[in-house]
Amino acid sequence: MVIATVLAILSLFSKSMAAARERTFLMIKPDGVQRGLVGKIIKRFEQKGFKLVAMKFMWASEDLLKKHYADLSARPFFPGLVKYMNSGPVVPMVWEGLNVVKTGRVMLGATDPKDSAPGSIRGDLSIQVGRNIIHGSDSVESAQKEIALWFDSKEVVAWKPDTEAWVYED
Ligand code: DAT
Ligand code: MG
Repeated sequence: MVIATVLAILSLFSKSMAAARERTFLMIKPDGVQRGLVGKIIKRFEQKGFKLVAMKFMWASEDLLKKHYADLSARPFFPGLVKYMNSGPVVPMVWEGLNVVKTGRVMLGATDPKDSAPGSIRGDLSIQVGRNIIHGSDSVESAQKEIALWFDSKEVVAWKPDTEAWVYED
């Protein structure tokens, strides 16, 4: 009985900790960098309680951007999208936390800033879809693909913030 209870508690613990290790790929786009919004955007995710596990500053190649947006290659805006994303440096990042993919998308706001809710990053800081300042993965599966595309596994750092016990119940 005691053992069963301990095992049940342990399994709950491992489930919640596994969920808290969900990762998403976020990237501040060239307009976000040019407009000096890098700190402001990162601050929102830090303050929420999500954990930064990888970040770099780079000028992405056309080839990498075409791979990143491969699903949209048939869309009429694709050439303009790649040109815009290649027009200056970007800040690719990996963030970790409970439901971070879905919550991250909510924090970004709708794709087109005219529909993004006030309070969201795009809703507060951008106006047009072609200058919507930040990318965020739309599913756990695409997050995994995007993280592997932009980061070497050694660049993603496993660490435990001292504040974790104050952000999560268990
Ligand atoms: P999201 O970035 O919200 O995941 P998406 O994956 O559909 O949106 O599109 C990727 C990017 O392509 C988006 O952030 C901005 C650009 N884009 C999407 N639809 C567009 C459109 N109709 N016209 C111009 N750019 C567009
Ligand atoms: Mg997308």
